[in-house]
Amino acid sequence: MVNLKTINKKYFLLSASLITILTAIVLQASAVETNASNIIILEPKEGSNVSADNLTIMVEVKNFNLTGKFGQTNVTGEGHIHYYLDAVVPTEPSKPAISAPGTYAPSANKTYIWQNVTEGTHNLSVQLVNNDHPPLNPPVVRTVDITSTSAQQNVVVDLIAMGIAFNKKSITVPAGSNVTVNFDNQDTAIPHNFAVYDSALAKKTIFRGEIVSGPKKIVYRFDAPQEPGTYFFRCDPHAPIMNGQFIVQ
Ligand SMILES: [Cu+2]
Repeated sequence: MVNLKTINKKYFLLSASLITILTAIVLQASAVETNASNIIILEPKEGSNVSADNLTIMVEVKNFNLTGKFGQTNVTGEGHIHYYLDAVVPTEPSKPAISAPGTYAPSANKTYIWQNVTEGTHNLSVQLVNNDHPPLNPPVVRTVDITSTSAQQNVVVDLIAMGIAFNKKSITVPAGSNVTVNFDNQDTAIPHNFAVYDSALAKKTIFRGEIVSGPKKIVYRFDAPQEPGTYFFRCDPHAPIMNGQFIVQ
């Protein structure tokens, strides 16, 4: 019995030693991993919808000093970020990691804003590069695919028709905005509406609201033209006296 206990103890000690060694190896491996230069895209998230007017990309950088020494001598462990929009990210060693003009931007900041990005799907990439712009070895690149949608503004217009007149001679809205017209026809038994045309000649209809007899309230909704300019609004049944400027800016 005593002998068996001794053997068990020996095996226990051997197992304990093995576990210690294995743990040390694992710790060493993870230490190597955490020492590597890395970049992570914080925003936008993969597959997300973002506003075309404000396409901000935010990153986190690990084990790498961001410097503004663009084009200067290569120093291991320091450099900057190349931001890419819809570019095949260049990763060839020793060559500046640049893509077509307008599709990349060098920066030492962890935030970059792409402006005037069209609606639709895009990919945003980032790469850590040396001071003189070539990729690290091995290259450190991250990419997210996103969908960009225009940030449509909402505008509300309160419009009253009373005494066969509008309470407004001019209405101004942002280009492409979603317009809500709270229309209040206060003229008993008189039909009015709100309609927008390209000009007083009314050759092209932008929006034509339903004609309603007062007293009645109705809500009209439509999209303002994308093209800024001075358009024309009117009440169709009383066009010569009920009209005004519809200004898109
Ligand atoms: Cu009218």
